[in-house]
Amino acid sequence: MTYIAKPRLHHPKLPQNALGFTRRDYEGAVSTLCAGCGHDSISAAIIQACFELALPPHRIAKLSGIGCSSKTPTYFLGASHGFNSVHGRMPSVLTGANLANRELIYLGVSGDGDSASIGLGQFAHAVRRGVNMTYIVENNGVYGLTKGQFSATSDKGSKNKRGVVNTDEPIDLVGMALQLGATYVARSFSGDKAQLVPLIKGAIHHEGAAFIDCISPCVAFNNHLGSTKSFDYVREHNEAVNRLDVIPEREEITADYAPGTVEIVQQHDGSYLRLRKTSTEYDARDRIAAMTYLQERHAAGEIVTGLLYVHPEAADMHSYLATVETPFNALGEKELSPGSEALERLNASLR
Ligand SMILES: Cc1ncc(C[n+]2csc(CCOP(=O)(O)OP(=O)(O)O)c2C)c(N)n1
Ligand code: SF4
Ligand SMILES: [Mg+2]
Repeated sequence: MTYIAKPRLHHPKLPQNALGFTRRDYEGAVSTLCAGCGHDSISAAIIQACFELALPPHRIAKLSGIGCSSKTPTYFLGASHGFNSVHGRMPSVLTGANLANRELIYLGVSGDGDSASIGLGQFAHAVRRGVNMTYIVENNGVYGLTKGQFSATSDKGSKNKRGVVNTDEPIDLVGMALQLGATYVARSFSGDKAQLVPLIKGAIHHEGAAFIDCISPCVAFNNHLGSTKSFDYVREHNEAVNRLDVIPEREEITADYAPGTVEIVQQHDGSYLRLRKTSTEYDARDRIAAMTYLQERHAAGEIVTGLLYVHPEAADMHSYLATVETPFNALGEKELSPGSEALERLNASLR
């Protein structure tokens, strides 16, 4: 069995959103991933974000490739459109779907193997074309589904479960997304739902190529000492440059803490987390400064999280290509097949 359906029963007093839906209406099948897998937390964050935004589930299209991460769309948004494509091919399928129907909300879910290895070219071209999408990479630094080989995002010098050291340079998908012209770029951590949910909401609201690299520890193959994608490592090296509130309409922004503060949090196990909540010097609208900052902090061993770059006046692929507004499935035969004279005119214009 590849999925288990959830019972539809729920508490009658569950909170409802503006559409009258509860959080349960955005769920999918019961997850079959390993207990504790970071990917399940990302699914929960997607469910929460879509619930809070009161999105009609039938207006969302979720697409993925192959991998544990790419299996996750089965576990959320059970009433939405879904397409589980071939390994590394999600971006081109999403691009095609988006060209055919720009009215849906596109959610691409992928893994570090899916997007940084076999699908690197696909990732690059979807981003540089400005496809209007929320593209989430559930980044665990391994091929989880095929039992824990190093992926292209594994840090040089990090160790696998058997103690073997990775000698290859990592691909930083955030750096690539910035360089390729993504207009909304974020990094987060599956263990930080308070940060991740607003980042997803902001990405969904963003009209253009929105990319979120979400570090998502693989508890089966990459959560040991020596890994730089383990829960402990990411918690210890996480530097959140900002926290995001998403305000769909004209609500007031509320902040948890003053900018520039450092908070020390003691966990149940007695350990401490250092949370530098907001860096006042960081300007998320400066693409070049963001690239420099990320490189510097990476060299210092820190993982920078938050909304790293946003272009407030972003445009998307449809505006570049001046495509027709109406989805293809709503066009009539006359528009779809305008006849030989129209073809002749088009050919003549190209001669
Ligand atoms: C064309 C092709 N090549 C190789 C594979 C084998 N394969 C399946 S999943 C996977 C890697 C998945 O890694 P990632 O995208 O990081 O997902 P994770 O399981 O870590 O979430 C590979 C190599 C495949 N399914 N198809
Ligand atoms: S193998 Fe790793 S990535 Fe796959 S479900 Fe298990 S913990 Fe998650
Ligand atoms: Mg992976």
